[in-house]
Amino acid sequence: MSTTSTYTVNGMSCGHCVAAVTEELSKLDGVSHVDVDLGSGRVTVESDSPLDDDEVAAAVDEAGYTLSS
Ligand SMILES: [Cu+2]
Repeated sequence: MSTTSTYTVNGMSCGHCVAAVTEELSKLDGVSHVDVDLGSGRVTVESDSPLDDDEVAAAVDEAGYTLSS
C-alpha cells in the first residue's frame, strides 16, 4: 500500500526548478513517484511508506528551495 503526501515548496520558478526538486525527492527511500505543479508549488510524493517530514524538508533544501510549513 503506497502513501501519498502533499507539500508546498517555495521558490520554484521554471522547469529546471521542478526537475531539481523532483530529482532530490526521488532519491528518498521508498519514493516511487513525484509530481510537481509549478504554478501552485504543490508537490505530491508517492511512497511505499510514510515519509519523514525532516527528510523531505532536507531534500527540498538540497535542491535549493524551501518547504512551506
Ligand atoms: Cu528554475
